[in-house]
Amino acid sequence: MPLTRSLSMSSLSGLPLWEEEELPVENLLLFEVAWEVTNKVGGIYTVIQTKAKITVDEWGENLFMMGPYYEHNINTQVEKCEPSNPAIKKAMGALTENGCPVYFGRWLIEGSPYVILFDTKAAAWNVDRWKGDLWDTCGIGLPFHDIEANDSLIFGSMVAWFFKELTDQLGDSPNVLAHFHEWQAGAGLILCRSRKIPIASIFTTHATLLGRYLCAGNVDFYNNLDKFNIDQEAGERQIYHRYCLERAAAHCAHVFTTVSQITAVEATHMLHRKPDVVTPNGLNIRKFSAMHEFQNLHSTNKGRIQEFIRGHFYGHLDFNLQKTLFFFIAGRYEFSNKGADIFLESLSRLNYLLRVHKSDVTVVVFFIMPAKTNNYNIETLKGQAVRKQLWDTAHTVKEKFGTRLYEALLKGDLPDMNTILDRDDFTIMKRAIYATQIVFHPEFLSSASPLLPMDYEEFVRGCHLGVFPSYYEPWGYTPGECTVMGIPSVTTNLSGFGCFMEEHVSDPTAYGIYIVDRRFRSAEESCNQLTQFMFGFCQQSRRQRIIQRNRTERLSDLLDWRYLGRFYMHARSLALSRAFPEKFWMEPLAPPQTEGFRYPRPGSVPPSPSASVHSTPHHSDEEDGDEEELYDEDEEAKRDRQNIKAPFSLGPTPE
Ligand code: U2F
Ligand code: UDP
Ligand code: G6P
Repeated sequence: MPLTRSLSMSSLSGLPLWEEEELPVENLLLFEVAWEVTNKVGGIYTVIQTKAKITVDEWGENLFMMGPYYEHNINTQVEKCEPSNPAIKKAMGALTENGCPVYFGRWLIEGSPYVILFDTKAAAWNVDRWKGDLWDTCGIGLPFHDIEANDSLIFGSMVAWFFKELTDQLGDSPNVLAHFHEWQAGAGLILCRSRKIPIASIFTTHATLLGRYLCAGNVDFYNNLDKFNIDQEAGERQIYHRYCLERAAAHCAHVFTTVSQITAVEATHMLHRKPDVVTPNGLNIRKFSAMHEFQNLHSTNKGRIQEFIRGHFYGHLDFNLQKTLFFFIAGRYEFSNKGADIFLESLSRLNYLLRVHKSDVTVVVFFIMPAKTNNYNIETLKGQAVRKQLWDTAHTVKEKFGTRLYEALLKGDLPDMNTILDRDDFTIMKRAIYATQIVFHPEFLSSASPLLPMDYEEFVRGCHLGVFPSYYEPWGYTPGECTVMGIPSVTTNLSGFGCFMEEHVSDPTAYGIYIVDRRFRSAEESCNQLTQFMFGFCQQSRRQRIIQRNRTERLSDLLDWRYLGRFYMHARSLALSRAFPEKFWMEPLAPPQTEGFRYPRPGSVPPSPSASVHSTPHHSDEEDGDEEELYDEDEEAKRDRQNIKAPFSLGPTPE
């Protein structure tokens, strides 16, 4: 059955699409294998969970997700049921009867995909045997103290065993296609391939282990990609066995993919295989029926954050909440990888700029990062940002104090300590303490939190700007999530998301996507650029912010799985054509091209990108006339949607 792909100019809200000949899904079973299926650790959970809906739409009852069994996750996220497919039921039974329990159910997320969950704890009694098997198969030995690696081996051994049982029953109809994510699922893939189990396989890496470690170690990573002795680096960091699992999985797979172009280059060097397809991360976009609903949500959620701020600064709230902007950073607590270091430095510079320009704007910054909750962390974080500024202020006041003391002494008096500092001095000192307020929330947000009882989504909606100046970020969901909620954000040209936006949007700044150059500039220059972005943002009027949010939200379609899911489809067709060429072959094998497609600059923005932020109509009265402005923006949106059909290339057209 030939799989051909005809490229077409049909479009999704003006975005380029190509028509992939539909796979005969009724003769196929698709398995998506990841440690984060029903189990939230980081961004991979977001990938799997948000993509579920479009995958179920395509595959229906023939899609199964595989992950680890955790009782708590099952109780809160999964509805247990019996598999209706007899082959699946039998394969699960074979494991369970041998003391390795497997559970089945529907994951209660949009699309309700089937999940097969492997109880790695209960099966742990087998670990020594499975370690021996892995060693005999490919010479990778796992140390006993690496619990995560041991768990991934137990998981992988169970998955491979399951596929053996399944394919023994099925023969070659239906064919099995298995998509493994990240090194934690790698063992399953390596074992399947070494045992010649007849499946088509895909391996997606969402980061490379070495990339993450090397970047966290303050290495000039991107300029030295080809120079690292990768075996040695892995060994020195005591991750040699994990790196071997990752590298072996990448090489074993029929199709190897990663989440961005920049990580594709990284993987080529760190894993020595060039990814076949780049599969960017999308989101499941829910469109509101009311056009400006997301603006209203911003407003109501901002109100809740303001309430929190009133409580947090109770007793010393000396700034106007109407003139207060909320910035935040969120993600894993990887201080330099996530760019928290340059963010703090830039905040202190922003603070200085706001003061010298006598700005009446106050910026409150939230750090939403799960971290070990001890005061040392909080104090360090706070301290770094304000210390320098407090030091400067103390010096200024000390000078004044010294002069007045001297003047009093000259007159032969002792100074009156109650009046030696005047009101202005106290104001300077207060502002120094409060101008840039930092709130460190050392946990992910939850509506059950006593401190800030909001879900992450509600919190993001209530903020003004997300700041994610990452140094190492294969994709980076947080700025994408801001975008689809219509909240502007800062990203970098070292993040997959930032590069993707740079490629597909003319003048991203006008759309509220600020891309810091961390690739071709020094840390000092990047800091200055980030400071300027934030300062420029602070200078916008309310109306300009509203218009900018509208533009930001307009980019949602570009991040919708309905568009980006097609790269996954392509990877699946390619894997089938490689694993079972006599049954599935496709032409052309080149991945679908979307190069050349760009969102045009918004209609009301003049040609120079630097002018774009301030180009929106400015009104002196900030509080009035929002609605009128929103309508102007709708007109702009309509025009831009028409312009979007600007010429783009879809790559070679097959005959
Ligand atoms: C990438 O993010 P990941 O979701 O892969 O990042 P993590 O889940 O944090 O995984 C990295 C490793 O760190 C471990 C985790 C993995 O081994 O088990 N870990 C941990 O030990 N403790 C923690 O609290 C959290 C993680 C990538 F970086 C993003 O840019 C992408 O957006 C994302 C999705 O593609 O994948
Ligand atoms: N996130 C969350 N709660 C929070 C903060 C963040 O659920 O309080 C989520 C966020 O929505 C995103 C993920 O954590 O989906 C972080 O993903 P990202 O790709 O930015 O980074 P990763 O951690 O995968 O490197
Ligand atoms: C939304 C609401 C407006 C409100 C505005 C505040 O757009 O629909 O009514 O004035 O948010 O914007 P700001 O950027 O000042 O939080």
